[in-house]
Amino acid sequence: DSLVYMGQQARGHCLWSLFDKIISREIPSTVVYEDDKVLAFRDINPQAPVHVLLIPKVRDGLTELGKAELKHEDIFGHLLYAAKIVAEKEGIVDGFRVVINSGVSACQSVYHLHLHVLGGRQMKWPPG
Ligand code: DGP
Repeated sequence: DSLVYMGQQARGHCLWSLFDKIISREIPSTVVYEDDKVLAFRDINPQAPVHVLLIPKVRDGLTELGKAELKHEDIFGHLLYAAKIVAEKEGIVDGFRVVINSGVSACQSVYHLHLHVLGGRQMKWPPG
């Protein structure tokens, strides 16, 4: 209901700055790739032997894919290509999955756009 929804929104807002703190190194993480536009680091709760999160360094209002604007299109191209670089570095380029959870019903928990790069095991389909 709407109260639950508001609670979830509020929780999302609390986590709004979490990945900013990872970018600023205020919160430590294991960085696997970085360039001027993106940062890739290991997920704290890995769902596969390789589970890396890839985020834009400048959030620019980009909390979730469902709220993307045309001005963000360049960063999406950059993020997707960086996902391939991460897969190469992690030795999973022959088989990996890229996931973006967008919104509450997709179980997005951190409202700073991020790609999940998953691999190192046989992935299943359909996802949960
Ligand atoms: P999502 O559910 O798509 O919003 O994914 C958020 C991911 O972020 C989730 O898989 C766990 C990860 N995560 C949350 N907090 C931290 C943290 O402090 N450090 C790291 N490395 N990952 C985190």
